Amino acid sequence: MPHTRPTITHFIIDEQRRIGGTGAFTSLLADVVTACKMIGSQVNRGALVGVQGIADTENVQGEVQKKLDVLSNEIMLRASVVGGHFAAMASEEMEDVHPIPEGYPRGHYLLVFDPLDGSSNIDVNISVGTIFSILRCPEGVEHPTAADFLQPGARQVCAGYALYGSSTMMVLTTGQGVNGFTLDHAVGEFVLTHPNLRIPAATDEFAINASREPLWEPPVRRYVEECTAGALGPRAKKFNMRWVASMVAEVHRILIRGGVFLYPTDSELAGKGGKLRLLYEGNPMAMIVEQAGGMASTGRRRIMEVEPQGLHQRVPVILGSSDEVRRLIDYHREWDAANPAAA
Ligand code: P6P
Repeated sequence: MPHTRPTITHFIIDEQRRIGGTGAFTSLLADVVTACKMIGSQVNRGALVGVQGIADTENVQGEVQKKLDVLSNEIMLRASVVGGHFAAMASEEMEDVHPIPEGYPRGHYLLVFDPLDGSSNIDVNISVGTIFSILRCPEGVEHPTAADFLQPGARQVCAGYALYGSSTMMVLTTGQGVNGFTLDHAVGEFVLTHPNLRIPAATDEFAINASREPLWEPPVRRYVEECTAGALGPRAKKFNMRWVASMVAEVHRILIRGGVFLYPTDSELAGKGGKLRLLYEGNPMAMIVEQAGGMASTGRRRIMEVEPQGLHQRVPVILGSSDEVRRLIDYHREWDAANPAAA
């Protein structure tokens, strides 16, 4: 009975009523949802509208920006300014905080986002997504600076992503579990299709960029070797491997059928803190995964407890099915204890 499914807006209104919110949160999320619909439309039309390929700019990470990276960032900024619910925004595509322009009302929330995660996959038509995290603006701060965004992930009030894949979906948590919504193009609305998503504790599927094997720390190498040893190895079961190079797609697969995703630190990344960014990849995905019963760790500590030192700080990420993340944490602890100088 598709017409009985609540739209994402009605779902958020019900959530708002349940937690006794003021309605500002509902309106703020509606702005983010609209931006994701617009980004999805551009992504889905791709080459037809000439938005594939690279822009002639680099982002703060020194990465060549895709035209859709820049366009998606602009869409999110524009959709989030008018509503007057944010005090400032930050994104992977901008070096510093984006203030609310003069003449627009400022709200009590901070939005930090990756407008198009996995954008290296755009031109080859592999799923990409938008990741967002919402924080409270510190009391009394009129003009937030980067320092006001440097809050541990445990303080997020909302986290979510849009996945532009075989269907366009949004997955959302406000701390009351995780729910998935599918865009009904005929209606132009996201409708609830995956209520109360839960990640199975056990899995036989892991995701890691295996080309980095020579760089891995021993606990990661031990874990992967035991998985690939299969039924005759110490795990006594066969494992499968996936690597999409699009974190949103990997996390979504894990939410639907379990699994563990690893982008750990290694001998090349150690100096940078990792590959993935804490504020707009690690933290929002960690909140979603934990709210769905999974775990999200750097290998040595809970991602959502890391105290951010910078807007674009990187972090090692190991997340997904709790049995596997716990095992990886144990392997890191054992190795650190045996090699105190290296840890
Ligand atoms: P690699 C995309 O660029 C991203 O930030 C994540 O979405 C993805 O999991 C990872 O990097 C892919 O990294 O080294 O495989 O290109």
